[in-house]
Amino acid sequence: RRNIRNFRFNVYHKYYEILRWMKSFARINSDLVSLIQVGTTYEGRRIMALKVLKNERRKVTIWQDALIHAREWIAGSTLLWLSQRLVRDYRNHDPDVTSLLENLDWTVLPVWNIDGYIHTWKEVWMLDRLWRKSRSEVGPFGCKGVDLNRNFYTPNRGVGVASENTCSGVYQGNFPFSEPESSSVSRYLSAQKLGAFISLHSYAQSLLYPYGYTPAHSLDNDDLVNVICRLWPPSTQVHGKTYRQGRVIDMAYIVNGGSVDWAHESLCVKYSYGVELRDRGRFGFLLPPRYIVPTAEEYYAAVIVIAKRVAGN
Ligand code: ING
Ligand code: ZN
Repeated sequence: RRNIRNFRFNVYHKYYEILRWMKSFARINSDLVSLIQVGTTYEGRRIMALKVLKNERRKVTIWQDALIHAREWIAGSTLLWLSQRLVRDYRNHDPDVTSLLENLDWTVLPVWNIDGYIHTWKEVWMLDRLWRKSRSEVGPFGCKGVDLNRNFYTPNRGVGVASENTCSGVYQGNFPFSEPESSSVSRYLSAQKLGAFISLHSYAQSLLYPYGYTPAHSLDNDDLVNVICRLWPPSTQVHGKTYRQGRVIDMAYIVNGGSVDWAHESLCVKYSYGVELRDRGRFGFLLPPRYIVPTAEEYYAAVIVIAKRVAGN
């Protein structure tokens, strides 16, 4: 209980502190929250997610993940803050959140690429802090790691910003799902009933939807756009920050092997989004901790809109 009260959401935390908080949070809220294993990392760590659900009846799930890229610290902190806010709002009888927890399950994965995240805390060189990939042994030149957001199955492998060079920051791996982080969690996801798949990244301040691998429009394009148009006014109202919106391929670049495309196309999750949190580049990946809570607050407003659509209201 002391862990919970002393945990500060306005600073970044080492992985062991995050895990300790997730355990206490689940224990103290055991009527609502459980900690589940959804996969395994290359270095053998258990990938742990928080599951927030009101009763045992299995409902459609809102999936949110962060830190598939190790250096994007704001994304993980945002999901920790969101988890406690969701539970707090429910306990305070917030009418929206009450109905969203009655009609949906929520699964939150704050740190997907644990090995990489731990590496970014070594802080010996700035290079470590800006590490993006996993930490697997991949090549003959001592280069390590796969860009896990290039390691999912999408039909156009080999095209776009992804590399076959093991030393590249966007090395795609030997074949789709060659890495334990992507293969284990995708196996878990394949067995779920997903209503939305939301993957948090930084930075750029943009809301992204499929596809990244092809310029073709998704058949769900109109619905995807429609939801985004509804969520940006509430989100902008929170702190006045605007988020650009568009398809991954238009807003970023051609991305092959990304989780958002895979969830949309292979798992048929209609509402599959990528979110690039703050900022627009002033601090970039080194976003100062004083921005964590404001960023999380505006993201929370957005995800509530997506969840309401999934719940059908
Ligand atoms: N950008 C993404 C990347 O993987 C992206 C672009 C974001 C793709 C969300 C799909 C979903 O290159 C960052 N910042 O990693
Ligand atoms: Zn990223």
